Amino acid sequence: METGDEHRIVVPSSTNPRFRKGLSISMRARTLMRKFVTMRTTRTVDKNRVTKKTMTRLMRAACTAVIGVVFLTFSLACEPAQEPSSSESPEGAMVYIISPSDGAVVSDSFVVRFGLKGMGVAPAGTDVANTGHHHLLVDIATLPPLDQPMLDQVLHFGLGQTETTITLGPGEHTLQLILGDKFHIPHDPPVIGEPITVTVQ
Ligand SMILES: [Cu+2]
Repeated sequence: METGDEHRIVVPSSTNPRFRKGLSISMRARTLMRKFVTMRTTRTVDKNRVTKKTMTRLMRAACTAVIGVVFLTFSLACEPAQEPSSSESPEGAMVYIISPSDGAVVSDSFVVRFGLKGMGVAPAGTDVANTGHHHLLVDIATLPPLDQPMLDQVLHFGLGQTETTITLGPGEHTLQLILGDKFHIPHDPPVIGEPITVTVQ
């Protein structure tokens, strides 16, 4: 898979318990600060005692505020990343192997050309509707999971390539294309080409 093209969106959630705890601590700190200000303006007796008390309360408020901020920051930083999901594909979109043709006899190293109709080719990570990049399945009978990023069981062409040269051993091989979106996930509905068979001489 291409590196550096994971897109994760961090969304703070008010249902996150750490976030709520941090918020509650911050609210408490605000209340303490308010009490402190009120006390300073109304208390006149025993100046020394008041100063000591106010200092203690101020320290408590400051500590609580710091803890609150730490909790808030931690909860936001640890919020689980939103799982990427499939991009939609338009009706009629199709991917296919232009060459070699089905049943062709080829040399051990040959060029495979990719065709795409109804959509555009874009590098992995490109957030543009109705685009994707090619993935080639070589001798893979079972399609990869269609609701998650394709891994290294397929060949990724994440730069937007539309052809490649592959080298295979003698005998019969199957080739099949599948389009993947910006996250390397097959589209919804998936755009999958018909498999072809070639014989390497
Ligand atoms: Cu890919």
